[in-house]
Amino acid sequence: MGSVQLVEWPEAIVRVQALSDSGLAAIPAGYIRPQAELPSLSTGVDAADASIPVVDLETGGEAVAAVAEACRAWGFFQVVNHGVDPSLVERAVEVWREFFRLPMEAKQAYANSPATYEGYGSRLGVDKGAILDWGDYFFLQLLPEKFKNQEKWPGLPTHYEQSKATVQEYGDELVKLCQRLMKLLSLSLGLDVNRLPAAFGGDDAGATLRANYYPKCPQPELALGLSAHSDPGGITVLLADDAVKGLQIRKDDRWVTVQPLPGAFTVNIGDQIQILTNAVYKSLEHRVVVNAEKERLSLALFYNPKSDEVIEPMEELVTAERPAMYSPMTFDEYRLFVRSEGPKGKSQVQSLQKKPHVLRNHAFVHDQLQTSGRWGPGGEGLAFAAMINYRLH
Ligand SMILES: O=C(O)CCC(=O)C(=O)O
Repeated sequence: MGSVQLVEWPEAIVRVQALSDSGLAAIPAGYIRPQAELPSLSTGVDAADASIPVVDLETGGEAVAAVAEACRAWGFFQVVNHGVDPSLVERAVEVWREFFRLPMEAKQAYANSPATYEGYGSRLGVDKGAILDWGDYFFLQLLPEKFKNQEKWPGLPTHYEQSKATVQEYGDELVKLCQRLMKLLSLSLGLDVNRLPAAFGGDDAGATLRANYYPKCPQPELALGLSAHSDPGGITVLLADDAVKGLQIRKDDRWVTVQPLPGAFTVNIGDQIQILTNAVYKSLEHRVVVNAEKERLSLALFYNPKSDEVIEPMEELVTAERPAMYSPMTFDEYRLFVRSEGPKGKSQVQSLQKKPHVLRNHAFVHDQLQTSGRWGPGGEGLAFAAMINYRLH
């Protein structure tokens, strides 16, 4: 197997917005979920009932304790008093709304490919024949600077520079919030305040943004806006529309609908924090349901480890009773696997869990590729082959 490169989508891309705007009464077969995945807003427990934790970031030690409790019990919480200017949030949302309102031709100029995912997209994963999500998105790189390419960012025709500047300002503020949350997470684990930021590669940590756009769906009971998944990266800070529900999280095997508090951000921990904390904190599976009457927009900021930083359980959280549960792997390697597969519940992080035969196979693939020198610049071939091996066992 040579180095893996994800270059093309396996099928012609159809924009969900175009399908929705065409006024069709029934959704195409490719979007219909199997019975076991059928969504239902009505059977989801409301967030108010389920009390998704709220953390007030202005409460010092109380916030540390609240984060610890929320991460152990949920892996999800909302933050208030987070310091991000509400008028900036409003402006950022308006830029993305305007982008998705542009004529299709203008949006197509930003069409993405699976090589980096940057730009305007309508599918995640390159599995031919996979069931598709009822949603379009725009994905962009914010950090590290060297990967940022503003040419690939949307510029609105009426205020080109200003719209890009708003996206940048929103990204900067959310990154600052993530840096603050990483320190809080460290303290909540009883570690030095800078322990998790250092494990992420310090100033070289990465950040990306995905603006998710879920058009109206004529048969919302048959489709999902975003398949069940856990986030592959570090932490996610989500701005969800407080007027249109859609996010559901899987708690104790039930789907719970999140009702965002106005002005709050929803924070969740991703697979890299699960690995670093040796599963003291776990990433939670979540998905998005869609709606016949209303479109929905959300902005997800993903804060990730430096791409070539080796991520493995932190030694402070590894004991004789609780040995390291995951093999070391860089975020680049993990991300390539996830980008090939698309959202697949929690199966991806679970596939990293150590089992004696898996480790043997990993070592075997590693040796094979090392001796033949066949892997890509980021070790992609190695990761991909090794991960496929994991999945087969
Ligand atoms: O749209 C949402 O509410 C959730 C989005 C999400 O889970 C994601 O972008 O990974």
